[in-house]
Amino acid sequence: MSMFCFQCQEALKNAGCTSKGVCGKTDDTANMMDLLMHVIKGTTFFAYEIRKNNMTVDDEVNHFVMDGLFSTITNANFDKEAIRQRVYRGFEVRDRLRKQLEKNGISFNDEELKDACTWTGETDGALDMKAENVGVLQTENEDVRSLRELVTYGVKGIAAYAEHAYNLGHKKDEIYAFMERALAGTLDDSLSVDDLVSLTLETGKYGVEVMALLDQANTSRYGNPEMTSVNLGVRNNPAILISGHDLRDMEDLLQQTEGSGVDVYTHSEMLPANYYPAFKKYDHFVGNYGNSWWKQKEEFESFNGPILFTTNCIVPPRKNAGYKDRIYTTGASGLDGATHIPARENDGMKDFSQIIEHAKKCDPPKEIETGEIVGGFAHNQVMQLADKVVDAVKSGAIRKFFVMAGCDGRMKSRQYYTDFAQELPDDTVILTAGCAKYRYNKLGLGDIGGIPRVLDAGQCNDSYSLAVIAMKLKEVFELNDINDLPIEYNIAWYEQKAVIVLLALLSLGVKDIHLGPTLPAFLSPNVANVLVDKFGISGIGEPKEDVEMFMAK
Ligand code: SF4
Ligand code: SF3
Repeated sequence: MSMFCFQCQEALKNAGCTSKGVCGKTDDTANMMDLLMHVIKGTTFFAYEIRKNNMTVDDEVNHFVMDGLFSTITNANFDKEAIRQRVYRGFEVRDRLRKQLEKNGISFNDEELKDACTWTGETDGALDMKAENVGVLQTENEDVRSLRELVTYGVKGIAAYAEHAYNLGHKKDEIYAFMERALAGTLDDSLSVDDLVSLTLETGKYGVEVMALLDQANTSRYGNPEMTSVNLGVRNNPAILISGHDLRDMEDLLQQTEGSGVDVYTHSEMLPANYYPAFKKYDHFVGNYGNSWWKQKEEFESFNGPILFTTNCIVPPRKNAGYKDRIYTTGASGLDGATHIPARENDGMKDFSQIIEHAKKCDPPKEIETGEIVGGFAHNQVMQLADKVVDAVKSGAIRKFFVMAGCDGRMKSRQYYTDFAQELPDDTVILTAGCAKYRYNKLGLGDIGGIPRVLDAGQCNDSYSLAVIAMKLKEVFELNDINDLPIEYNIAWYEQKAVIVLLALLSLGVKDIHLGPTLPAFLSPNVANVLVDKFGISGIGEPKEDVEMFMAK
């Protein structure tokens, strides 16, 4: 075993990747990420101590923690050296916090501190050696390990969303304080299994908070998403494809490409950018190109122009891929060999001129599909249709809603979600968010009295919108329990943002969620039982039988 990682749904044999990631992560990059997590946890230990002593943790620390966590999310960063630089920076940030405490008379004995709080390496070689000897398996008890990782992955999801909000100038210290306390908690041997279960549930509560913060950040700057037909075809200009989740990068790119003769298309999780009024106004913003993240190897070849990754999901290109030199990364994302666009300074714009010049030399994209898809059903838009929706439910025209938010993935077993959507009776509506939608958003499932049968709220973080819609419907129908609504939950997960979406739904009291295509490898049998007993979580079966089971409820 040269590495160990089990943080995503595609963990090898649903147990863990041990020599190379199914995602394409090499063992030495995976180990360097373990070392980064180690140093981040040490940093959060001191940050938490600072807060306990009523002192302030500064922005640099919060941002280091956020960005570092984000860079370890599945498919965000494949650049080992970029991760290594974060480790070196972590030593500085962590040790500065310790000094801050010592200056205020709070000192620690090295022997009493965890290795994560003290270990420092001065050379790349020392870091490489250490990286092989830290990580998940250091926690021997499998239930404690499972809960620590569940909290850690939830916090990674929080960090990703907090970073997007941060980039839009929306900061919330309570969220940073929680991330630090929670991660410090994963180093604390005195926490019992029950304590860790409580910490897991609290993680979900902050998941709701951070998604609300990001919703506020996005909608206050770009307007409320509105019902939109998104073009899937192409025009005859050179173009840039933008992928990932960061809307601030989208804004900067649209502004800088305006009048340049270069078009902009969204890819994968950036599709929902098409729904925002502030972006729709640009004539050179053409629409969406391609499908879910895992199809990029084929689709990037035919796109012909440069591709900008603002976040996950990157699939490392094959050695001889023709589009390799057209990939750019920015923010927490990274890829060995790709050009990385540096961070913005003093809240100014990022400089995308290099990508724009590159695009001008490229052929226009090759058309791979035509037509349109409809989306933009975030909470504000759905509430504007509320009367229609409520009438349709009361008249029986809509019998049930199915929340099918989450992630997509490359495994064949995900055909389940396409089949499930097709098996659903005509009087049902799918509520979706995240890239899970690509399994059924082009099926042409029709509408019910003008309400499309697939309502796409947006990116995975817009699962928050689905929760807001559920809570509003609960009010309208004067119900006491969110679980009494005619809404079923059949969620697809892949990476750690889906973990926080799941924990957020649990914290809102949603029960009986079905999770697939497999339950997480990091859930030990005992921890899985807690989730089953407390929340009625279960897996998936066959599409037809599952539809029958849900409809009979
Ligand atoms: Fe394996 Fe997923 Fe970890 Fe990649 S992120 S190494 S696929 S468990
Ligand atoms: Fe997808 Fe990677 Fe999770 Fe934001 S783009 S949902 S998997």
